[in-house]
Amino acid sequence: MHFFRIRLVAALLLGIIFISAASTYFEVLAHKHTMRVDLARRTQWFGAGIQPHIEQQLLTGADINWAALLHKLRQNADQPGLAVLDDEGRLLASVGDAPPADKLPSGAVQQSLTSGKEVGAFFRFPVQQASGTAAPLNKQNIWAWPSTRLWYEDAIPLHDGGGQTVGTFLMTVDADYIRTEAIEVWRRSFLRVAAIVVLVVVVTLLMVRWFLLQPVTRAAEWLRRLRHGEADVAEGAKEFGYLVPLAREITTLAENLTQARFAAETEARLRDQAEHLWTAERLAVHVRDRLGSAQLFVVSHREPFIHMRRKGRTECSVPPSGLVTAIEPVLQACDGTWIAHGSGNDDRSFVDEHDRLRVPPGENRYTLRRVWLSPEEETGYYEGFSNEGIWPLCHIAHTRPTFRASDWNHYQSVNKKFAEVVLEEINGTGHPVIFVQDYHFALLPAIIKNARPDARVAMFWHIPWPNPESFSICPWQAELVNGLLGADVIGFHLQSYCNNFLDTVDRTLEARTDWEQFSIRRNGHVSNVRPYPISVAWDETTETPSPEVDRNHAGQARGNGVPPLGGPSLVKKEEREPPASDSGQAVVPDLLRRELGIEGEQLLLGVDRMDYTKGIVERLLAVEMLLQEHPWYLEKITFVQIASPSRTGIQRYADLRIEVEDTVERINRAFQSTAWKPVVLIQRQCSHSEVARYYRAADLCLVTSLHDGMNLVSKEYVAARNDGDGVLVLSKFAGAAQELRDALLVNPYDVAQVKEAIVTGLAMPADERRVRMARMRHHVKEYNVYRWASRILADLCAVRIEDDILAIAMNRSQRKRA
Ligand code: ADQ
Repeated sequence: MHFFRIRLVAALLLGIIFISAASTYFEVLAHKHTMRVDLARRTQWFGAGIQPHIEQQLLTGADINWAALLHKLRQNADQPGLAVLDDEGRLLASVGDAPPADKLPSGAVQQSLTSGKEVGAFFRFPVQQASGTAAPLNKQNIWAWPSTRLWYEDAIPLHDGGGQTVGTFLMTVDADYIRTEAIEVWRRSFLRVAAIVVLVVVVTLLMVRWFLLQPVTRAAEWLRRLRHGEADVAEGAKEFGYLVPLAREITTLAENLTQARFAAETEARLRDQAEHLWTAERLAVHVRDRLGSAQLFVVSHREPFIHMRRKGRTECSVPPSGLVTAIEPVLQACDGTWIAHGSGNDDRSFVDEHDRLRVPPGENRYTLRRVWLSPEEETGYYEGFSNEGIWPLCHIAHTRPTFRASDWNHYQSVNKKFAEVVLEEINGTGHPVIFVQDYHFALLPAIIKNARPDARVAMFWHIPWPNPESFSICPWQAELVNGLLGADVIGFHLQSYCNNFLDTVDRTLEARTDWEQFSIRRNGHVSNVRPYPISVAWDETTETPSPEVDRNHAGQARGNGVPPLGGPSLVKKEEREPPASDSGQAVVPDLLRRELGIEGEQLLLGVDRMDYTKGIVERLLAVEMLLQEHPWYLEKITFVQIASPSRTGIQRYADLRIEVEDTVERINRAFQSTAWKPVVLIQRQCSHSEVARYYRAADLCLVTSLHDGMNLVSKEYVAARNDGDGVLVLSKFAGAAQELRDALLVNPYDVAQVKEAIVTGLAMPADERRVRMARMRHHVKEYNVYRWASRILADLCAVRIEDDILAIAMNRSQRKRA
């Protein structure tokens, strides 16, 4: 580094000196030229004034006393030396301090006599001879400085009355001040250059130190600590300062390194413990092995990357979704294709001519194929048929499904549009594996299978499947079921939904249902129906408690034993009566408190899309009842409800929003004090890390869905509680209730029961909380989303595409096309 600095300074010095010397040289040349021209002009002008007087004297023909005349014409000592020479260049007379007029080296007199014109010239003359009689100078002594001086002579021919040249009038001026001025310019320039050199060197050294050496040293130190596993990857970017592009690359490299190291450690630990925890890496290897040479295609309504333009800037974001977490590692591992609706307002700017782009941005691990929908299609297929029809049809939440023929037409045409895109993408690939997501694409499996019987198709239905009576409300139930039966594997969260589906098939279509194998045979094709309870990612890196969650476990020792699995707390009502602060529960971390203006000591949390199936109003009523019946909770608790706006174009959702806002306002008006508000409603989409902060800070998480296929919030809450604390109140009508038996299970319609569960949860002894949470965490860790994806894809890859069925189906589709 020292050598680098010396070289840098030397290069700067040489560069500046060279440029300055060159520019000064030309500046001096220009300056000298100007002064010479100026001097010549002044001398000529002076001579022009005198010449007529001299020629006047010549015309008189009398003997002229040249010395007296010249003395008279030269009025002061500052004027040029004057001399008169005859027509052969012999000196007749001279005045003034100047070199002898007949010994000058420039030859101006001779030239003027020959040409009959005025001639001016600069010349150098030895100082000691200036007023003497020395010989003319030769080339060497001209440059012998300072023994020579610079002079300017101007010779004007003198004419008699007949116009004959009879002599020369010579003016000699001391021009040495031009040289002195030039030297002065060089001196000034040297000082300026010296000042600039010092300044530039100092500034350069400081800049090198601040902007290069410091970030590089810090980054090197960070890399060293990272190598030793002491640093965090996220810290890295700020260590690089302005070297942002480099930081991005190195941070990605570091992330990959950390992930690879962590994966290797996890694998080693798992091998050591003979456990079978599913990780993203294991899922990737697992699926790649099973796929062999086949390619994987995923179809969903939501896309994994969305380009949104706001305030003149485009941002690419990942919508918070469990699906992206689960499917991404698989797609990345086998370079698959994800086909989804391009819903971002700047999505079109980032695709190629085939509407494809490589993602994740910068990593380019798999292909995203965007499908465009018109506003009419979105309204009819998405809002109308999917969310006003199928969604309320499948959820028992007492909102009437609406089925419109126009919506159904859009639903069919959009399913066909997606099917065409899928067929285009799988064209030329043998035995493609296609994983279709959710109720938006019920018709897709059959369309694909008819066109490509060699394709393996799985459909996962993310919401409940109701009983056959409920489902029969749908005027197009047969078409929907028929469409689904094109899939080789049909997945639901729970066994009960599988049962309902088989029942529905039995009553709707001509098909052979096998209740032993849980399969359906129709037109020679077999669909296997299986439960695959979805889950969340398990992040081993969050196993250690986060420092942000600075919790007060003072009352931990108050616990009185471990309760049995599930059901309400063992703690009796009398023991629960003291205010919540005695329970040893956490105090809301300061940061969140300041951010939200929370004054309560304990935090209750709800996180949902603003959806009528989530029981948000019911849980607000339970909080209201709690405050009415147990006033000691006033100013002690705060309920934060995070509700992301959802399906806002649908009237029922707009009504729900108003109902929630009104209820929150009513509760706050009734109970709030100057420094405390019982309910904080946050109506926006939060980032994953923001939601995780709330999860870690919440003493109690309320999931009170009226009906829910699974509910990921409950599992996210459990996964986020790396401190092992926290209480989950969970609706027994959420699929998650089948697995999280250590939650406080409630009927969300029974407001008093929900209120009681809150009281129980807030007063629950620390030991009990921790035992319950440990069990739930063990379950979520074991049955995580990677396991979910691996099971479905493994089952799908195991499907036998029998050759004879294949041949028949292919013949059929060829006949149809012909
Ligand atoms: P959803 O009905 O969307 O999913 P849920 O399973 O709870 O319900 O998932 C919601 C997701 O959105 C969670 O990951 C949650 O963190 C996130 N979320 C909610 N509000 C948010 C906010 N304000 N900001 C940021 N993120 C927020 C459907 C079914 C479920 C099923 C899933 C997965 O209805 O039953 O569990 O699919 O199959």
